[in-house]
Amino acid sequence: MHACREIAAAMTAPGKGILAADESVATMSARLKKAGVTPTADGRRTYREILVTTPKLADGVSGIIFCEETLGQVLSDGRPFAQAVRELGMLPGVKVDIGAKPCPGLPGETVTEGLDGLPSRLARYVEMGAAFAKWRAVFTVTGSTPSWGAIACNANSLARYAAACQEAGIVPIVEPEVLMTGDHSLARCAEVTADVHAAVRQQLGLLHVDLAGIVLKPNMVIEGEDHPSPATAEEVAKATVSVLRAWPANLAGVAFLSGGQSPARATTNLTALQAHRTPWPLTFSFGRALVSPALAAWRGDETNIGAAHEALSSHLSANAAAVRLRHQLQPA
Ligand code: 5MM
Repeated sequence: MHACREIAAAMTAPGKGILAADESVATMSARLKKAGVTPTADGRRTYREILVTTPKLADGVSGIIFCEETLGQVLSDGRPFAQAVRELGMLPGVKVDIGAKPCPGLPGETVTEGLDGLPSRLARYVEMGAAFAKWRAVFTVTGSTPSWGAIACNANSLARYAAACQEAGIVPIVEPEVLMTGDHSLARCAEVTADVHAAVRQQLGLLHVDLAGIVLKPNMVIEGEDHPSPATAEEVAKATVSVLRAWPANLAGVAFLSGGQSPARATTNLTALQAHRTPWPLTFSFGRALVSPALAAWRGDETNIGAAHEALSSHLSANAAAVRLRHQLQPA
């Protein structure tokens, strides 16, 4: 248990965030195809190698989340990804859920699956070098969803996953994501996010999950992507922190997902969040907001690798600068 606390503290270390490079095979293949890259296992491997070998990545990244496929792959120099990431000064992690599947009894809603056989998979991932894991539950906002049933099922699964991780000595990233899909207001996102977090907290408590040994990966509280008027960064930050305040002070840290925000907006919102005094660090665990510009720069062309590194570095520096701001605004 102590080990989990130390790893979680390292994952949320001052001035650093977590890189989410854990797209499933299907999602990654679709994104590669869109960028003009043939979506083979080696194409996905090459793309992840480009991300991992970005110069000075560890200056702003504490850990990298991979999917199971990448964890089992090697860099061109033959080193397994987990080993290379550790040697570069970061922690490797792995997404262990198998995705959001239709939830029986709740038409149109999903429950994230992957609990079957999880303890033995976790033992294998630890052997492969993983220091942390990730599980993502997703909630769609409509007039009638998420239902209490979907909230309860997903909260229970997140807690069972988190408890299994801590028993295996691996830190769980707990990711309840209220999606930006739809035209809902920021206030409605706040209400749903608060309900989801309350259920997750309750289930984590029932399964004796040590909050000092988890990293919470929530959405920012923000209006739906089809809402007519975007909230300001200050409005997003204020609403987000007011929902998060229900979490106890011993939570190791909060690392936000970007959720489909543009890279610039995600960074601006992350910056605004740092002005709020909180008992836990507020950092990033962005996927698309960090890696999309790198993929767009690379497009499968070896001569563009430098440009891809440049794209990731510049977005990473902006987000790392945002989280470093916390220490200037709130000296210890
Ligand atoms: C990188 O994307 C992850 C999931 O991919 P799949 O849907 O293919 O499984 C995702 O969990 C990601 O880690 C988070 O949603 C954060 O990514 P964004 O892009 O929202 O910051």
